[in-house]
Amino acid sequence: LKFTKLENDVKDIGLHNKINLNPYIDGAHIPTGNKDSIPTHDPATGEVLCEVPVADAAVVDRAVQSAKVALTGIWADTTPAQRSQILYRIAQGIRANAEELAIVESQDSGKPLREAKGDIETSARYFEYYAGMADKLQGDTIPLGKDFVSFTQHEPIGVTAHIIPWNFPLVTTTRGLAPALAAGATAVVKPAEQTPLTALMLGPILKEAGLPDGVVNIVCGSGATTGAPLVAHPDIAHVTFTGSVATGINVMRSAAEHVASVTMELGGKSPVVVLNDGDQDAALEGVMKAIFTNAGQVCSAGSRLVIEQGCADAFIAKLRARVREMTPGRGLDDPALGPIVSQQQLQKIDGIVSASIEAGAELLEGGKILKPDGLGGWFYAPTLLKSDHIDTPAVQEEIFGPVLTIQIAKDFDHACALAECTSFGLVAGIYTTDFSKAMRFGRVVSAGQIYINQYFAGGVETPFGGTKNSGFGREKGLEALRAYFAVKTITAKL
Ligand code: TXE
Repeated sequence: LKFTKLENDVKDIGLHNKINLNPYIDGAHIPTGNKDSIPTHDPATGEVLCEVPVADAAVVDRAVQSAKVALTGIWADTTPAQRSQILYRIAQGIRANAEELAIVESQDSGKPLREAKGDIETSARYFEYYAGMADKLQGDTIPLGKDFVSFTQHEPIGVTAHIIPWNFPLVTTTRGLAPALAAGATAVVKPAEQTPLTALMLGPILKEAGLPDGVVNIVCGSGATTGAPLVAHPDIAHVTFTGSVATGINVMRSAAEHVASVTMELGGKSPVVVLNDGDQDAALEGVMKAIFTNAGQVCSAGSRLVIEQGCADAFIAKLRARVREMTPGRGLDDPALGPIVSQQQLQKIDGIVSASIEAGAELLEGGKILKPDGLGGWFYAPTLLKSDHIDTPAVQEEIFGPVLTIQIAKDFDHACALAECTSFGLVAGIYTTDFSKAMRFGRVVSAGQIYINQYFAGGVETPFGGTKNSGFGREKGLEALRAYFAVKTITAKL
């Protein structure tokens, strides 16, 4: 796929579509009025795909104002049933453009094409799922005795800001937008500077689906130029953030200044526990998928294998063989392992792996930067580290790369203790045929998600979020809607 320059920051992506790279505000792509831009790269080759104009604080303000007008205007004038119809049409629009979206997502983020296709389908599913909820957000009547009438109603929270990471660009965008719109809120989206293209492609799809102008606005730029003024804007009522712990803390501080609520989906260091009695073949597939999906650049990646010692040797031998078979390649060629999103992220991965080896971790496979033939981009070898110490960087720090840290557990109780040994609490997985152990694991390990006998179990329907440093608030499922409405109680003395 070749990106060719047309005029006014519009790129021809060589299929049926063109991408207008300007911010999408009030139903149209508008020039930013400044000369600043940020390049987005093909991570497989390192080449610049295009330069995306930066929305500065003035442009961000325009986007927020547009969402504010739509909130109490045209979006408030639509009935919940009409909103439901619009959300269904957005789902259809995403599916109708699935091929282009998947190709652009794969090229912009580096992820294998099959995964990008899955992401686009998930994005459509979000709109479909929440379309069904738009007309079901009803309140309660509260009994206060014969002299009172009291009831609650769900009102849209207001203008919402969505700060998007680069690992699941369209999925994270739609995961927040669909429930926000179902609840009657309006939105300003700030895609990650590394991967803004599919979010920009969403603008015209929303328009064609009949979403009124101003309900969703999309502004691109870095955290400093665009994300920070958006979060700090006094008219933002809620911030949905997915990203690093450090940035999340900054975002919370800024939102607190004007008492905006926040949903924080931060990182993870999630364990996959494999017990002696577990189905070893299923566990092997599960562990491979848990760590090598999107080259490990997944918040819920199973980045620690906690394995009971009785099955450890045989399992690790099979795992090593599987890892050696993996070939890296360009996302569009659908390789076993795609590239890392940026040079900076590649260096971060290599730095934590080196620090872990220095701290005593044993390198079993990989552990180096790769340069596949003909590709000048950013690749990291699929890596297995074994660590007997819980304070090793590779046990404690989110690497966000294709690096699995192996910890051996003496028995079930030790496995539970190792599962809990980090400051994160996003996911904990377990492979066992012992129902009681599975259930006890689910009880004692603190994590937002427990996956039993299938890693990444669940879908758009299952609530998702963190405990501890992995954040708070829930995305997906019915729970996600709570962030986007406020409960108003109306009570009358008769
Ligand atoms: O994240 P940031 P980065 C983790 C992962 C990765 C690390 C760093 O470990 O290696 O974070 O990645 C925007 N106000 N995750 O630097 O900074 C930024 O522009 C408002 C885990 O990319 O958190 C981008 O859109 N916004 C994760 C988004 O925040 C700001 C997914 C995320 O960037 C901002 C990604 C500011 N002050 C990385 N500063 C997950 N939980 O899935 C930055 N941003």
